[in-house]
Amino acid sequence: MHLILGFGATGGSFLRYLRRKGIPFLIMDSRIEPPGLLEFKEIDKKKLCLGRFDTSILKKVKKILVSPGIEFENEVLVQARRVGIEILTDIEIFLEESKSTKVLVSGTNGKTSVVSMAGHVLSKIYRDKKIICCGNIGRPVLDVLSEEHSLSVIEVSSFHLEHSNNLLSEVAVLLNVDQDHLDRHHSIKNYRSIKEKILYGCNIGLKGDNSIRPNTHNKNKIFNFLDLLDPIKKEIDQSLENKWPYHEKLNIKAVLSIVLALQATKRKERLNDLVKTESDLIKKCLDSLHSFKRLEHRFEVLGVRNGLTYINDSKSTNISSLLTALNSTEKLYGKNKTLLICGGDSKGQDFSRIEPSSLESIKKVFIFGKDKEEISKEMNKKVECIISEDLQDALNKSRSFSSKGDVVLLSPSCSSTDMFSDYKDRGNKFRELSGFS
Ligand code: UMA
Repeated sequence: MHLILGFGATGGSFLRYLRRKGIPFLIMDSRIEPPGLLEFKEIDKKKLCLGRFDTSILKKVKKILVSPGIEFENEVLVQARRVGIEILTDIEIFLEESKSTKVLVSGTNGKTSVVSMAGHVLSKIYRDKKIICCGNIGRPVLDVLSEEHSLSVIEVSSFHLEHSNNLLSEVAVLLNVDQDHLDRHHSIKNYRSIKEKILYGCNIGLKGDNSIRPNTHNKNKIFNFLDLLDPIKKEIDQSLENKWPYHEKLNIKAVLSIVLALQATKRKERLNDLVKTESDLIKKCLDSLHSFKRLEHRFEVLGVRNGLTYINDSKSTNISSLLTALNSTEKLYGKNKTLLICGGDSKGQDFSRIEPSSLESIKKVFIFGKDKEEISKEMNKKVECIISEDLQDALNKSRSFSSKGDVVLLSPSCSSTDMFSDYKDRGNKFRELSGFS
């Protein structure tokens, strides 16, 4: 008997997978009405263990299929490890069973953008291939397993990686690692080593930052993609002009390196050598970006109203994504122009580590949400902060301190769930309240 642990989107995909294979199953979720169940109203009640985690069920279980939202120290998993029951993630099963070429992408920030951009670019340059984007981006990987496609670009989160051990891929990308999800992973050291697991079983690894030093035997197959593209940096920057925010240019470089790495694997050539000989391919990729529609809620410039530019960066749920957004506003609009709206659930992040030099674009900060007092206590030492009741209040206050040419930036650096259903809900409210809906 297989146990499906967690019954949200991934749990539902586990069930469809087991049914296709005719494997008997049990389902466990701490929620009484887990969201995955809505679709499977016909399930025999005897197969369900809801509202609690119950280790006694393990007597009947051969394998556990674990959802990413389940904590690593969950009592059922702890007991399963003790008695030697195999624990698998959907990502591991997909990598093992899918015949497609696999590209894994992770990182604290930018992973969804890179996956969707890579999907767009690859489908433009390989028109005859079916390319699929899946994983944390939204579609659970097992739901695309039975579809015929030749290339899978898979977004993998630290939650997936924490539970996974067997991660074989053609190309794996780790964009960056910075503080996030410390409420679950406890320390940055632990979080970093979880993220670095993505590079263990790859044929070619790409990293966006030299602090990424995985302790693995295939180190000589791991490249810093910025160094890799250095010989053609000028051509790339010229082609991108000033149309893209700074961090999106880094994402584009990650995508170009993915394309080159796939080419190197196919041709069995050295990746470094290819960079100089593939200028036509690079040009095609850069051209294909003209038709790429940037994702919502990620440094999304909504427009200008009464002389103020409004930017929705609601997807910023950690400090490093906030700093990335501030870097972009400084480059695009200059110093002392940004009215920053931030706050929410800080997930245990340490705001004291923000350097004053990273805050030079800011005129004032308006902080709302669950951890507003703590965030303000730290930020106020470096920049003027004003506590706000909610998003509407923060927006009203920001306007009252604004002058023509300023920028109102929502980049919360926190999770949204204390006041909104998710970051999209928060971003949509911001759009509506600033008059752009
Ligand atoms: N939960 C319980 N009890 C349970 C099981 C889950 O309370 O028994 C809670 C979890 O703590 C979590 C929530 O339910 O807060 C959802 O957990 P889940 O494992 O059921 O999640 P799924 O619905 O399967 O969605 C997951 C990803 N969500 C998480 O990892 C929390 C989705 O990423 C992903 O799109 C989907 O699988 C398909 O792969 C979302 C996400 O927020 C976008 N990811 C985090 C992030 O990007 O920061 C990691």
